[in-house]
Amino acid sequence: TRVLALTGGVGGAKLCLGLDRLLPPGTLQILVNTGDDFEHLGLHISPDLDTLLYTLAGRANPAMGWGLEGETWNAMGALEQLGGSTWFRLGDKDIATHLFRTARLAAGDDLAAVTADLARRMAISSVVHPMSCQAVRTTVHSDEGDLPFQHYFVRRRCEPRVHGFSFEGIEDAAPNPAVMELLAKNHFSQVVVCPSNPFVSIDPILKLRGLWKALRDCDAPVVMVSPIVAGLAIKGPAAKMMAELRVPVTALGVARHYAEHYPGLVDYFLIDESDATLADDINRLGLKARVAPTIMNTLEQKIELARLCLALELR
Ligand code: FO1
Ligand code: CA
Repeated sequence: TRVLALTGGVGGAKLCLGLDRLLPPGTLQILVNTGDDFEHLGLHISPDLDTLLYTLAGRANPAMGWGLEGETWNAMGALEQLGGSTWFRLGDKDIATHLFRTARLAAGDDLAAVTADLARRMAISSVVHPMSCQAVRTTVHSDEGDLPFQHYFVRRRCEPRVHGFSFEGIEDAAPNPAVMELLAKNHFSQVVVCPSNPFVSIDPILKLRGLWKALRDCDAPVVMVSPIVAGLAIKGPAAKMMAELRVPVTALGVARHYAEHYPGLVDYFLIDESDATLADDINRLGLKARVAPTIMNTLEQKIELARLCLALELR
């Protein structure tokens, strides 16, 4: 098995952890959204890459859903005393990651090389790829105007009503060349789209030039896990965004989004047991609906869902 997973933040990282622990070392490659990235306090922050790296390294902070476990906040406290900007909280240990990344980028290394080194230093055996080495920056169009993603998400706590998204730089950004080459060579036996936010985690990846068609046209089946379960997002603003975009807040609404924008891409659409009644409507969209327990609280549940994603083609 050679698996490519697409992921954004926390929900996606959970399934990636299951895949990482299930598969032999080196057989999982992960393509990660970088539309959430931004420059802050002079540092290059890549929240989704960091969430994934920390999760796979077993060092993620489970309570916060971002950052490192056992974190301290001395730098933020000192910065606050200086009257510096502290709305985006960088933990003392987390800052080391951003310093490392920022310095290496300034020295001329690209984001893929820096990410590979971070993964190696954290003893991660899966291959972690940024979706692009060029800047793609998600802008949220809202009733408070156009907001850079982290301003919408962290500073404004996802409160503004959204009416669309754009991804600055996406036309000029090259999709990760290593992944494009592997897709062209039909390297992967399976593609898994993790349960991440369709609009701000997966869309930016799929909208990179040539990427979604390369995924559609490779021989590997594409399995997607619904990020919406029983009308709710497990984590994050996906459900709120769907409601504001007037998309039905269901797994069917998610399936329709992908069927409309990326026809022929998704082969299997895995929904939770609680949404079993949506299966027929999803099948009518041309996606093969499959039903399973998709809630991932324990490591065992993450590994079990990973196993199921890889077994779908056999059933
Ligand atoms: N999320 C927050 O809600 N508040 C924060 O202060 C915050 C800081 C932060 C620092 C580094 C990092 O990599 C992520 C951080 N996040 C924070 C998480 C975050 O940016 C979002 O969860 C993602 O962008 C959404 O996927
Ligand atoms: Ca295909």
